[in-house]
Amino acid sequence: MAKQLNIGLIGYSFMGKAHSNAFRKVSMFFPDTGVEPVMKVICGRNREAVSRAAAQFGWEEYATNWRRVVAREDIDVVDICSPGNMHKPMAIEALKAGKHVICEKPLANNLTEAKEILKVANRSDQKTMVAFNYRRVPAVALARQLIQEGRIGQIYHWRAVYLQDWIIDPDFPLVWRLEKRLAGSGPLGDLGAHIVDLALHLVGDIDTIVGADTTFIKKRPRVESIDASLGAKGGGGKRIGRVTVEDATLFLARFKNGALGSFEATRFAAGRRNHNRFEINGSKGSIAFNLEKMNELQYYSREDEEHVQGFREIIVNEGSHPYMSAWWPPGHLVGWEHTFVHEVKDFFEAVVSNQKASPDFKEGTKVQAVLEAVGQSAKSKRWVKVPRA
Ligand code: SOE
Repeated sequence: MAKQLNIGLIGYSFMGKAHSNAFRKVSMFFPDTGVEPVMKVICGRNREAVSRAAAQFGWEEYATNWRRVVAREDIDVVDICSPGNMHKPMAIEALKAGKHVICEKPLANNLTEAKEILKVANRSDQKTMVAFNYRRVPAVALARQLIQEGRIGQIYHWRAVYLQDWIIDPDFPLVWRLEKRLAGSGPLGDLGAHIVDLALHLVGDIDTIVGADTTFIKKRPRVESIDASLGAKGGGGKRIGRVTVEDATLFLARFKNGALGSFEATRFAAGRRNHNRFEINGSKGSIAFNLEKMNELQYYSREDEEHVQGFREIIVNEGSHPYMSAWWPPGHLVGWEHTFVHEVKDFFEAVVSNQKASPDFKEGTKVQAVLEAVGQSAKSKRWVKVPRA
């Protein structure tokens, strides 16, 4: 008999919707996790908007006070999809109330906050997970499998970019993601965090970093007339405010295993809407992934006979590929939202088997330590050792 877990979700916009969809779908496609989620309550500050979201996404109830939700006896899992400045108080209260906690990325707005969260998590028996969903793209999971099978050999290079362009218009308003006190950082924490997590997952720990960042548009119209959400076009008023995060960041890394890495995260790459791409080169071969073609993985093996050597394009859609047996017959593709379903499935399995979920808050803090080093290096213009998480 599947165990019922009552879910309380905080946040109802972009990520709140993506996570809601995952809770709705998970049992239909992965009936054997051992968990039957009950979409108990969704929480947000705006009563009208959250009540609409509750009805649309399929939640039993809505609430406007997150502290009450987190304290509710009948809630087993708290899922945090709020802006970064609220992660720390919400995660800590949820852990103290004995809940399992899923938290959107990055875990916190800086390393100090992440460590404070981790300290409380370390005292809890409950499961934690940071929602780095790109690990759960089947092609990325296959990339990890190929590395673990030894097909890439010793890794020499990691090369990753995460490019978007949604704030390239100088009139785009000063949404929360452009304010340090709310978001912690710009594309470094929003996009860079994803590729740092993938690098740690696929290549290994990072030792030292050197980085540079910049803010191209320093002032923007304040948000006056619309909900400050991603994708908002227009909506800026006459009042002008200061952008307090970077617009673009670049960094190099030396991994502890000797690999050399490069990373780039920007919101100013015209034409690149959500271009998350990496390549790994090793002694035996290479792999390359591009989210815009997320069902494909490029693989090159130096062990192929010379006359057939070349990158092959694996359509990651066979039943033997990670996560794929649960979905459609081979060749019937999956999309971005499926990664969140996989995330929830893996989380439930961790709860039922009493194993650590991954990436847990410890791993989330390690990502945060790398982000911290990038920020320090961009300021000091020097190589910086990644602090201990
Ligand atoms: C906005 O830049 C954003 O939604 C990120 O916050 C997500 O993590 C990423 O998956 C897509 O872009």
